[in-house]
Amino acid sequence: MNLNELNAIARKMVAPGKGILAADESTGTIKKRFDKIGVENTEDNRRDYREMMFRTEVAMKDHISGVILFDETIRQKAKDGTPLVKLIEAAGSVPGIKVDAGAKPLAGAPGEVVTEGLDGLRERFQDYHKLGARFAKWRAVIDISADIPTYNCINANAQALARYAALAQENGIVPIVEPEVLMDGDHTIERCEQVTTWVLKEVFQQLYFAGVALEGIVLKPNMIVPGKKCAKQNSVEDVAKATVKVLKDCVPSAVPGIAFLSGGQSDEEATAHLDAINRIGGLPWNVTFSYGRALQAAPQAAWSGKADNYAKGQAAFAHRALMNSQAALGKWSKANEKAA
Ligand code: 5MM
Repeated sequence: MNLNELNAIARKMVAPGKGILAADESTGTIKKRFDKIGVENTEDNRRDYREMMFRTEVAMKDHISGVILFDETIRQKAKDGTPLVKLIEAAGSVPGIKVDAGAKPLAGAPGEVVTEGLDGLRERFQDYHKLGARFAKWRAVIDISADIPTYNCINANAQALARYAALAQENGIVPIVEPEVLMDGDHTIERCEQVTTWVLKEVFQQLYFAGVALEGIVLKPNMIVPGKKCAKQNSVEDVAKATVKVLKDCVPSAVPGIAFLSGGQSDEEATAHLDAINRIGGLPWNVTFSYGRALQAAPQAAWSGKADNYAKGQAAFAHRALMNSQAALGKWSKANEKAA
């Protein structure tokens, strides 16, 4: 492992004012997104849609530091035969790859899941490195209800994240470590804070045991928010304060950067929260976005699978990338949304 190289890639991924586009939807997940806009889930449509984003020059050059790809996409060519990876590299952005095989039911733990995908991962990393990937992503999923999560679930997921991260670094690839505490339930912001703290403490413990160098990772956590069905929805300031408190409590300053997932927040909520977190300031890490839905919902709706809407789709993507870039610097305001 060359730690200087890993650290340089990680710092590039979280460079000030830039963030990551999570375009790693598996075939089943992109189908759900396409169903909403009436687009058939074919290989060509998936290619056309992603090519549209990767060719949005201003967004890719100025605001998107890296793109997380799915296995199909990292091997795919644009309509003119250029590998999609080359489009990303040409924009100065770093290609990355999702390597987990998804969350599967955890035996003996009703309602809980564990992320799989460790078998053969060393060889897959070697292959992905040849294809141009310089970072990877593995997502663990932790759900909250009255009786869960259990320590068994948190520990199993943290161990898998640590084994994945160690293998990534061994192969010259920066691991994005993504322990996602879901915002699906009716739990309060306090419960999210408690569970996320528990999860992050366990994750950093397991990363330590696995010998993972923190200077060569990027953390992708959830923000501290109440469940979507919770009667009390907190203010942007409450979310920012709680999130900063948990991160300061759990994330060592050796980590170069934190890139949040959006987790089902609306586009503007995800931007407003990131902005408020960065406005608090004085953080030891660069704090930015690694959004899937919050970057892509608008371009998907604007494009709707029609070649005539290509420019509209690109404009919508460029707009969200710019808004989140401002938020990553703590310089966004609602007025900027309207002005655009
Ligand atoms: C882009 O969606 C990724 C998941 O795809 P699969 O569920 O099909 O594997 C997901 O991991 C994503 O990268 C993160 O959850 C962040 O996305 P959001 O939409 O939460 O910002």
